[in-house]
Amino acid sequence: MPTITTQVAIIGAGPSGLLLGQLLSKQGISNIILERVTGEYVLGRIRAGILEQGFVDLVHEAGVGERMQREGEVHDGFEIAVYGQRTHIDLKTLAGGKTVMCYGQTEITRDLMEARQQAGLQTYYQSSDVALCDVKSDKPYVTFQHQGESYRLECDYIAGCDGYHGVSRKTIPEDLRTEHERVYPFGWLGLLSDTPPVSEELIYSKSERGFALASRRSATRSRYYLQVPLSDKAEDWSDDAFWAELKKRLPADAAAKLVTGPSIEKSIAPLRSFVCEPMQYGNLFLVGDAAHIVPPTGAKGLNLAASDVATLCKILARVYRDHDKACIDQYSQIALRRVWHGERFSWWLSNMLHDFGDTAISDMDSKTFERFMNSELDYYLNHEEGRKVIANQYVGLPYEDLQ
Ligand code: RFL
Ligand code: PHB
Repeated sequence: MPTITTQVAIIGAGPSGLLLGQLLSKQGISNIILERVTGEYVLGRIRAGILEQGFVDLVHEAGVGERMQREGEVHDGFEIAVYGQRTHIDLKTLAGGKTVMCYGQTEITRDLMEARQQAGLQTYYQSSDVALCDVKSDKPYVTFQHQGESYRLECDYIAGCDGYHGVSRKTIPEDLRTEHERVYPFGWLGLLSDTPPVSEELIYSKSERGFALASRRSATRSRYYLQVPLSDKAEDWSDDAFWAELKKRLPADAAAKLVTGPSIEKSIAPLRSFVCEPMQYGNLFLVGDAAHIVPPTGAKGLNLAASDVATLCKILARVYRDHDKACIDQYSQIALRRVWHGERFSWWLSNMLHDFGDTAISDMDSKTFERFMNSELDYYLNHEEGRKVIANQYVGLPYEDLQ
């Protein structure tokens, strides 16, 4: 069996794994990525669109920010519409000058993949049977199959960047991890189209027919979402049906500007809040969706992945530079504090903006829950301190330093 050696084995070539790999390499820390599918397949997943400043800064630090800087859109604000009434959340004013960047996950992933290839860093795409071994010991290793051959990858540390369905989290013995989960009784049907977006800023819209989001990728490419029952299938939604429903859920003046056209992509994502604690076990670190999932309502998923990456990079830099191995114990606590803030914000915004139908929430019926949520929205949207709370969390809480 061929044996390969590196300092950090990274499982998964999603944005977490690729960003981590790039940042580690900048610090002279060697790494190899194992990815289950092809690069094209990874790029085919249409996901996040909104990046916090912390994420943007990391991409620049990794030396991969040039196209993002040129093609990404800086958004100073966004809107929340409730039953047709629009409220502008002026991020720049409310969050001390901070803004967000609108640039697709597909694009950032492509930029990171290209930079990795140019730097000659190794990625084994289409790796199967990935197994993490001896992660509690000083000599962890990973075994995998690639193009019909079995490999052994020896390393100092393993970064589990393999998403919610990956193998890394399951490597932590069940009795040593706690998983917190809430599954929402609906999903988001997303549609991508080469049509001019309905608005320059995002509109999160609560309507009597359920939630809708108007997002974008550029002046000529739109991304829209509709809350749908979990029983719906994307293929049962024609483009015409999607546009008709979206029109009914957006505020009337925005709907009047809606330009429709053929979809490029349509898919349904279930909504889930999930956290695995701890995020470290021996020399294994969980990063991004491998450890936590948020409903997309607050645009936090990828951004939480980035703060995990930032924390892990600081730790590994200190391990290799200062030979301070003890600092790895700080990872879980630092990462989880920020993760829980993002989880709470995404859960709260999701509760306020979606229609829960007949699903009872905790100990009350859905109609009572809705009254509470509408009152909460009324308070937060109509008071500056409320809008400030939303704005500060939307742009992202600061990253925490190591002790
Ligand atoms: P990923 O992207 O899931 O990548 C994990 C990679 O690991 C590979 N893998 C394996 N590789 C080797 N061996 C195995 N056994 C493996 N098992 C899996 C997979 O093939 C994959 O390539 O996780 P990562 O890198 O942590 O990135 C997380 C983000 O993708 C995710 O948090 C965001 O997309 C969430 N999200 C959003 N986040 C934001 O910050 N802002 C947004 O605006 C936003 N919008 C969204 C979103 C997610 C959405 N969906 C579909 C869930 C909108 C949507 C609709
Ligand atoms: C997106 O553009 O895909 C997007 C934007 C904001 C969200 C979720 C998704 O909250």
